[in-house]
Amino acid sequence: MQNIIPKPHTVMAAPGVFRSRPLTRIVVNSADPFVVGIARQLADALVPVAKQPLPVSDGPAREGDISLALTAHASVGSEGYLLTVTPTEILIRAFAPAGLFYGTQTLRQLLPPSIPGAEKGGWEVAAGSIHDVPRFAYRGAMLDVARHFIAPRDIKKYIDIIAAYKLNHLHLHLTDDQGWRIEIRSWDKLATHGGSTSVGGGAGGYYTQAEYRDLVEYAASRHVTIVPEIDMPGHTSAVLSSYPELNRDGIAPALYTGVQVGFSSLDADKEITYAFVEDVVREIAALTPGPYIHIGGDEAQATPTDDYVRFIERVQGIVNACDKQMMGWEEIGQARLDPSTVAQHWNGAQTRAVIKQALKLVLSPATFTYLDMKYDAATHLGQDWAGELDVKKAYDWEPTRLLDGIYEQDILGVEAPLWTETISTLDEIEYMAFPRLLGIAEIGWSQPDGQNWEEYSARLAAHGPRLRQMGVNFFAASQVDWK
Ligand code: IFG
Repeated sequence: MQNIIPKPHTVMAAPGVFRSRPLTRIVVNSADPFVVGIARQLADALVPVAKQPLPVSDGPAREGDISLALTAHASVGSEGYLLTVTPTEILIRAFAPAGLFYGTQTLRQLLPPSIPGAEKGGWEVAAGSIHDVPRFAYRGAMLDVARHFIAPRDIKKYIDIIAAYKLNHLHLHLTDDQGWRIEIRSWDKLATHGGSTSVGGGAGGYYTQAEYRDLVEYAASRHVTIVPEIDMPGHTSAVLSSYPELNRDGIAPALYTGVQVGFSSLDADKEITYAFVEDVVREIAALTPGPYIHIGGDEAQATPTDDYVRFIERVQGIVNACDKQMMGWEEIGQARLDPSTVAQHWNGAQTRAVIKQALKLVLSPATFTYLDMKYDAATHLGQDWAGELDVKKAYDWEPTRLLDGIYEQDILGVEAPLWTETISTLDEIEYMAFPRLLGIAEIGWSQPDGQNWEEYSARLAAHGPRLRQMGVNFFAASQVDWK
């Protein structure tokens, strides 16, 4: 029970071992399709160990079964769980389905990633008990699908991996200067024209609303909430190139395929701009069961400050009118914000303004969480404007010591963005994201007391085989003594 990532709240070893039986089943005491789905996912995940999908049954449990039960006290919260292993049973108890899901992710880590041999062999788990609850509610990863389009199947694999490490939000940066990646029926050229290329001028792509719904459902089945971002008023070249009437001079610029930022802006003075925003937000809200719509707001150097403030305040009203909470990069702190609005810290430019408004913060400090930063000078991908980010540095930071004036209760959680100016394949995404994202997942989930790089890197070393078994092209940094 010593190599789990994220580190559980309380682990107690006990004498003895649970040994699987030929008739070991997964017993689940609920007909809730979500809960049965969790049991089925566990059965699938254990095939490399059990050599067969364990049967899922509604019980009653007998000796040698794995049981999932929604019988824990509310004090474990919606994501906490209790996992006990004795020689006769494995029991995961939670108060809500997400807690059961996270208990099964931990159980997977109590078993080897696979057991060699094709025969249906036995497997065993050391006895003990785990009581686990997350520190922060928002534990996220972001994929920039705008600079380079990322296919739905690759997004789904990313979801599988981040969910295995208990991250629960995937922020999709759906639009930027170089690409608009989501079908909007009332403004169809956004995707068909605005999504037709990418950084470097290569092929583009976009998600139809059906494909996007499928992604949202897939994520939900792994207890990952999708946070869609429509970046505005800056980072909007793809929009302006799609509709002349949205441009101040009525002329649509050519599609942009470079990597500059801060030069484009919607026109805050035109009423059609707000009709556009209303239509887009309405269609995105209808595709978003989650509470947040991210409206970007970063690097709006081409928008005069008072235009920017007026724009952000008006867009906030549009988002709230769709019963969604607005999220935005910290520059939105210049505007008067609703208490439900969440600001995302990335470079510190406007954090003071955000703190003054006592908003909840998601922390994505570029120096510790931007996964497009090079590991070191030898990294052939990525950028280094926020400094190099090696595996240790991505782990060795503490959210409450990041910025003075920010305390535990101000922090909704953490998120690790991966910008794709220099990244265009799943292999490259995995190389930059893993293993650094595991350390950030631990910062989001685990208690900070006892945080220690030597102790963590020994646990991380044991995840090399696990990442390999998941087919993850991770960077085997020499800082870690990989197993
Ligand atoms: N900053 C920009 C991103 C991206 C990034 C690359 C934010 C909020 C630099 N904005 O980070 O669009 O270009 O590291």
